[in-house]
Amino acid sequence: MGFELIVTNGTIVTASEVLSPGIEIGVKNGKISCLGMFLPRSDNTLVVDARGGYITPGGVDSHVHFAQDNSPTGDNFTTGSRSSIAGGTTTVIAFASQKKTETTVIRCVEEYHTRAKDQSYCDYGFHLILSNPTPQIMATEMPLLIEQGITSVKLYMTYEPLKLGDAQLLDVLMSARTLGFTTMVHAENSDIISLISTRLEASGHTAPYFHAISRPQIAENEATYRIISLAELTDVPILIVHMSSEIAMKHVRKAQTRMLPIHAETCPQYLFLLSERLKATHGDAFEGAKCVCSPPLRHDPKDLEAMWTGIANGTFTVVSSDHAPSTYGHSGGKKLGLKGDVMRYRDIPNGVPGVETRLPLLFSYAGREKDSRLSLQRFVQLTSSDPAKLYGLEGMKGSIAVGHDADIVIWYNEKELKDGVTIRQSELHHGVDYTPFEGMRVKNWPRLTFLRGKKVWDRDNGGVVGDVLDGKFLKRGKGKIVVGRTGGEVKGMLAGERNYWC
Ligand code: DUC
Ligand code: ZN
Ligand code: ZN
Repeated sequence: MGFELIVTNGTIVTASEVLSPGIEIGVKNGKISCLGMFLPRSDNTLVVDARGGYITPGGVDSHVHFAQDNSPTGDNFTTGSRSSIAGGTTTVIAFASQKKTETTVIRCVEEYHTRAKDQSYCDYGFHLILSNPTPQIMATEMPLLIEQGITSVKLYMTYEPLKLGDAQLLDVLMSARTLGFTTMVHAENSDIISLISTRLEASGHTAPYFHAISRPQIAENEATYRIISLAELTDVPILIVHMSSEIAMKHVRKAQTRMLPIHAETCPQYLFLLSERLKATHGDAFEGAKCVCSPPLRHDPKDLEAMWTGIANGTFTVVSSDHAPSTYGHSGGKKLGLKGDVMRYRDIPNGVPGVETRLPLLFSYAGREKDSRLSLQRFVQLTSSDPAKLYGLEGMKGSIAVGHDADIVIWYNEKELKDGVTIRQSELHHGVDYTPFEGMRVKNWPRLTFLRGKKVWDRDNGGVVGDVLDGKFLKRGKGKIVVGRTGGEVKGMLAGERNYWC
C-alpha cells in the first residue's frame, strides 16, 4: 500500500529546522512514515496542496480546563475540543480534579473519563489536580494512575478548596521523586491574597478591577521562590504554570542557570492583556469580569514585555492557553460575582477562554519579520514539541518527524491572507460567549488541521469536518526533563547529605 496522504508544496517547521519547501510528508496508518521529495502517489493517495504555506505540528495544549465541576457553564469536551482543532490544536491535556473531601482519586479520574470518552474532536489526556494527597493515595493509587497513563499532577498553593501547605507540597514532591510523575504548581501566596481581599472588601473595593489589586506580583514572587526551594530540597523537577510576572520569572531563570530542572509556562493573556481590561467598558460596569484570571493580568506594558523576553530566551518551556471557560451571560458563570447591583470579584469564576486563539496569536509573532519576537522553531518548541516531551508524549505527538502521529497544521500562504484575521467571538467554536482577544488582528490562521492523518478542520470548506469520535485518550508515559537535571548538590548541604533522609 502507498501513502494514504501526502502533504506537498509547503514549508515544514520542526523544533530545530525550517525545511526546504520541496519536502513532502507521507502518511500511512495515521502516522508520518516518510519525509522526502517526489514521494510516490498511488490511486488511493490523497494529495493535499499546502499552497506555499507553513506546515507545523498539531498544537499540544498542555493546560486546558474542560468539563470541570467548578466551571459548569464553560466548555465540555465536545465544545472545547471543537474549538481546539479550529485553532490547530490536536492534543489537549485537561484536568481531573479531586475534591478536598475525597479520600480516593480513582473515582474522580473515572468520572472525568466519562466526560470525555466519545465526546472529543481531538486527542486528550488528564493531569490530576491533587487537593487531598493522603499517604494512601500517594502509595497505592498514584502508581495505578501512572500505569493508566496519567503521569502528571497539578498542585495549588492558593484557593481554600484546593491549596496545599508546605508539608503537603513536600510530601507530594517526595512521591514524585519515587514515582516519576510530573508536578505542575500554581504559585501564589494564599495569605497575602486573603489579607488584601479582606481589607479591600471592608472598604467596598469589590469591583472586578480589584481582583488584580488583590493578587500583587509579590504574591506570585514569594510562592515561586518557595516552590523552587522545595523542589531543590527534594531534587524534583517541577513546572510552574501560568506565570505572569518578571520578578517571579527571574527566580526560574536563576534556578535554570544553576541547572535545576525548573520549568515554566506562560499563556497568551500574559503576553497581550493588561489589568485595565478589568475595568468597566461599553457601559457595563461588570464587563471586566470577563478578564478575571489568576494570576491576574498585570498593570504595565513592561510586564508583557518581560514575558516575551522569557519566551525568546528560553525561560519558558511551554505556552499553554489555560483555557478556563465560564460564560459571561449566565448566572452560574462570571455573573456569580454580581448579586443585584453588587459586584464581588471574589465570587467571579477565574479564567479566560483561549484554546482556539493560542496558536494564531503566537504564530503572528513567529518568524523573521521586523515585529517577530520568536523564531518559527521556537514557536514549535513552545506550543507542541516541548509540552509533548514534558508530559510523556515524546515520539507520538508534537513533531513532524517519522513515526509520530500525523497531527499537522497547514497555515495560509501569507499572500492569500494579506490582511490577516480579526479575532471575533462570532467566528470561534468554544461554548463560551466571549473572547478576551476580541478585535485583535492575527497574521494567519490554520487553514487545515489533520489529526492522525484525518482532516478535521478545513477553514474554507466546512470548517469543523471532524467528529466527536475522532479524539482518543492518550496513555502518556513519564515526562522528560526539558531544562536542567536532577542529581545536583544543594547550596550549603554536604555532598550526599540528602541520602540521610531521602
Ligand atoms: N488556575 C488555573 O490553572 N486556571 C484558571 C484559574 C486558576 O487559578
Ligand atoms: Zn492555576
Ligand atoms: Zn488552569
